[in-house]
Amino acid sequence: MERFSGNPILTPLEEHAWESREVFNAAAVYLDGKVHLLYRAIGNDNISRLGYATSKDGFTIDERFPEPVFTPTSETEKDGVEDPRLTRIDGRLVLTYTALREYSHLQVYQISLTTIDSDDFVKRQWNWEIRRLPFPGVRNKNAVIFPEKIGGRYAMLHRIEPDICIAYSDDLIKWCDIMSVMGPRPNTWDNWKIGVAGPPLKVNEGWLAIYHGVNMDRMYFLGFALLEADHPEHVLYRCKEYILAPKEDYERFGKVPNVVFSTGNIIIDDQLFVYYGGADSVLCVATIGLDKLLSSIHR
Ligand code: BMA
Repeated sequence: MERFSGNPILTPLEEHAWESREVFNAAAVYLDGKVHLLYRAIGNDNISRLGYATSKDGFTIDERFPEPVFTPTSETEKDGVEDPRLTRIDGRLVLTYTALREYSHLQVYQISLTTIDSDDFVKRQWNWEIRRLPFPGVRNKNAVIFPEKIGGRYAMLHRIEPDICIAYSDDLIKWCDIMSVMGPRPNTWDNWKIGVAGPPLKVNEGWLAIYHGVNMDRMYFLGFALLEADHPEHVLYRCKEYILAPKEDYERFGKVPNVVFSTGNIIIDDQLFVYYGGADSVLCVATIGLDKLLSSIHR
């Protein structure tokens, strides 16, 4: 992938207490002629909230909200709302994120899900619907909803360590048919645990899913897989080499060193834009032509 020369595109703002320390992992959705980003922000109190920014060309931030647009509201997420992913489906946006609750030094986290009307979102009326836990009490993260129903049902990729798993639902409330889709591979860059990035993208060959892989040295990389269109639990292809590795200073040094971690990807004019956090400290973007990425499958 090609990094944007102006990376990082978003950095913390000391004057905003809620985003003074780190701004990184962002959900991305293309609506109304621009990219809308919901990003994870950590402030003076060490709690994650979500900030909002927009970009017309996908690279330059044109607008950034002075206040967070999504904050913890209940006990289960009182220590943070993290790693947002946004999917547009049926005129709504579905937000999946990690809800964090800390008991002394024990981190209890799980997936949480809410929705918002697309028009409200575009008008910046933050009318988030009720927040639900798809798997109450299950230690789970990295959830994302597919942008279309599959076999008449909503589908979700999520991560029960160390695998990327799938689940299906009729109503976005009760989830079933949970199974593993793919797991770590020995002796390579994704040999410890893996998790999906942004929503899978529909391409001719099936679903293109960008994912992160972690190795035993705790380095985070990005790769991709192709999943079968009607049965995304079947993996058609999985890249051998990563497509992005921590290399630049803004990826190697920060709150958590050697991390490229993505929760948002979109396509503009056949270019794949991957938004990713660098070292859990700043937000970056990298691109690649879709044809170029998919041609590696046929090699
Ligand atoms: C995950 C999440 C992400 C973070 C990543 C790398 O578990 O906490 O927010 O980017 O680890 O530290």
